[in-house]
Amino acid sequence: MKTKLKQVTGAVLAAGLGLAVTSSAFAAESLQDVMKRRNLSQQDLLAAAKTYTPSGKRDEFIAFSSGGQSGQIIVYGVPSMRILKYLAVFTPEPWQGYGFDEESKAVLAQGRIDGKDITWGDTHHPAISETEGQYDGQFLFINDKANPRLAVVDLRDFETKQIVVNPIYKSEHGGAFVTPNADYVIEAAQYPAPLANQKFVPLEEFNESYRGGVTYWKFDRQEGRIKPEESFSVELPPYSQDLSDAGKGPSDGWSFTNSFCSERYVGGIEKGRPPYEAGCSAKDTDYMQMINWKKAAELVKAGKATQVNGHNLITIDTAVKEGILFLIPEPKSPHGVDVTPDGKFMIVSGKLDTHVSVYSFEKIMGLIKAGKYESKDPYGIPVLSMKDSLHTQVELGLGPLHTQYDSKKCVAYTSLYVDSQVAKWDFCEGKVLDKLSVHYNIGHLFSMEGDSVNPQGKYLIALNKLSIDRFNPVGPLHPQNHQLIDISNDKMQLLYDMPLPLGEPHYAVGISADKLKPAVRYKVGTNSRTDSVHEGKTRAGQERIERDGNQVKVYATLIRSHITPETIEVEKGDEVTIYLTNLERAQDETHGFTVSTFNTHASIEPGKTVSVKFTADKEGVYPYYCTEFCSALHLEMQGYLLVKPKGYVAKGGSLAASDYTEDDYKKTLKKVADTQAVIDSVVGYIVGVNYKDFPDVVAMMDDAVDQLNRTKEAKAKSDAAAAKQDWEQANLWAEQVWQYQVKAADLGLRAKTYLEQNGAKPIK
Ligand code: CUK
Ligand code: CUA
Repeated sequence: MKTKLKQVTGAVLAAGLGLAVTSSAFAAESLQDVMKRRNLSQQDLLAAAKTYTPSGKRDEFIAFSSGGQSGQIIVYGVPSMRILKYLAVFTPEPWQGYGFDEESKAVLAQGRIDGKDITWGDTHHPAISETEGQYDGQFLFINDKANPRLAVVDLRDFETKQIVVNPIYKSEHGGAFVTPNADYVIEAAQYPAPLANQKFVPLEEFNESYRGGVTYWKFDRQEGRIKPEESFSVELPPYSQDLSDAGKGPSDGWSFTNSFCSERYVGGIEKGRPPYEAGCSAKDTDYMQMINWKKAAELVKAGKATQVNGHNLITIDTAVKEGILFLIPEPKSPHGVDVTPDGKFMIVSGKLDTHVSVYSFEKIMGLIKAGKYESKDPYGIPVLSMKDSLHTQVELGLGPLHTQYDSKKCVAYTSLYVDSQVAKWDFCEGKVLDKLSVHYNIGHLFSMEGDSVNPQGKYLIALNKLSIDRFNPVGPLHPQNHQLIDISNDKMQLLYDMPLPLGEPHYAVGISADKLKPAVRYKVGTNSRTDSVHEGKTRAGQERIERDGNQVKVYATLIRSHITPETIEVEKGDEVTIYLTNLERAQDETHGFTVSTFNTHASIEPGKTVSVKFTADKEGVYPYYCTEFCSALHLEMQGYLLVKPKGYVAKGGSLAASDYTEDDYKKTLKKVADTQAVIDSVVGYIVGVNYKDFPDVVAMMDDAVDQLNRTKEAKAKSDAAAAKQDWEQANLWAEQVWQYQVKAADLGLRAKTYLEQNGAKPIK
């Protein structure tokens, strides 16, 4: 922000002052010098060259990482690993006003459970919306494992728009995974519990009355929202459901969900029973649960679902009768199930097995068509033969967890938690190709668009847990470690470690940056959380304060560098709503808003309207101000909320004056004339080139013209006061003229720089 002032004042003062040039007597360091000084190897330099992104350059891919216990999403660039944003999802986040303005509070309120606010989440698996199995960059979904919820983020503005609460689970894990056209977002349960809400059932009745399931949330792309009434679940036995994936290509229409603890063991270490971990891994196998979701959706339409907590549920009995649910044994305590890009195979990794198992969808369909079942589970669900369903099994190492895919055919990468390695292998041929040691306890890993039908290859990122020893110590709680790996060659190369200090990310997804086209401003008066016109939309000149009983509504606007109104007077006990509209059109001219001690904050990006609401329950004087350093006169972007005692009668008197003289007034006029010269020269440049071809510049020019138009009224007031020799008013209104000029000049200079950097051409 300081540079802006410098640009303007610098330009104003440039004439006649000349510039001092500093020279240096020091010799430049060579690359060899730096290598020696910092103890870097050739390999280090190579890695640096692959990840270093020069100032001003952008990343090829954008990663969206779960923020684990922070309840947020972390956005960073690849290969630079520069963090770009934290997206507030389940947790209040003041910078974005999330949970501090009324509109975002309404989003968080959608996530209330049993009437109570839940202001955190355990986010695990982000998923980008897909079109025909390819990332389309429009929406992002993420789950909350702790409190079974799912959120929708719109990638047009990177804001959370919706939170839905799973109506039948008490925890969930196998979400969010999208079907190939994002018709449904999959969310599987985790720890079994009775499906009916707030129903107590003793653990002794675990097998009979506890259940799990998979939920299919219907997504309406046009509205950008999930439709709970068109969503449904398929009931599953009390096996702990785990990760899921949607079929694609030949397997489109099906979904796959792992389970652990199909022993249905109930622990109780405090009662002398062996703990869950012993009882839940006793058997050699658990089950992969296969569901034909397309058929399930038809069954729901045909009225074959029952209602539980007002939600469509296809019972196990119905699912078995209709032939949409099957089980296949998988090596015990599996974790990830990842469908290959061609949709032909499902790759399952067992935490306690050194193999990955590659299941063949074709073989499975053959068994189902032939009605060849090995057995039935205790709930009557047909169990297919594991041996007959497998394409191959490959021994990779200890603790395989998750698998991602390369742009190269048949190439997969699997994380090995216990070995702390990444295995590169060929799932068609069933052979290991390469292994790379990573830092520590790798959980998920992700390659660019690596779970879509069209993986981009190039980079793989290992999400390591508990980054012991790796970074400068910051106390007993360590950051996590995301490691960037180059996968463009036969051998993997480790490039970079990035500490992530915001919860424990589980999964992340990386998308080609050019698929993301976020907006830089809103249409004036937009409620960004509902994508509609805000009731509090206020245009310049419409600012007002309305009172109805003790309800006070303030319709305010913000534009550099003032908030209108600048004084808000209310009485103790009034309910105050302040609607704030940012009238700027230039990008990045964000204002913030807070009122001292009322625990409220809003971030108001250009065009946005938000509201803050509070009860003025205490008398006093409370400054409000803009919280974003938006302009040279940002600190002056202020006002007072005056909370008066009930029935207060004003005593009269007038505001303090400064005794300006005619001399002051003349100095100000000179400043105004100098600045106008700068503006004229900048405008001369801009209109001399094809600026209309640059929408960002047009927006800046609109704002600049806005500012300049306001000088007329201020100048008229200044002139009128000068005619009456009221130098105080004459000078202050002339100062206001200069304020408008400075902002116009600032915008003009930004526009000029932009045009110069983006190859604007002179017009003939
Ligand atoms: S889970 Cu955390 S490492 Cu929730 Cu996908 Cu596997
Ligand atoms: Cu607006 Cu600071």
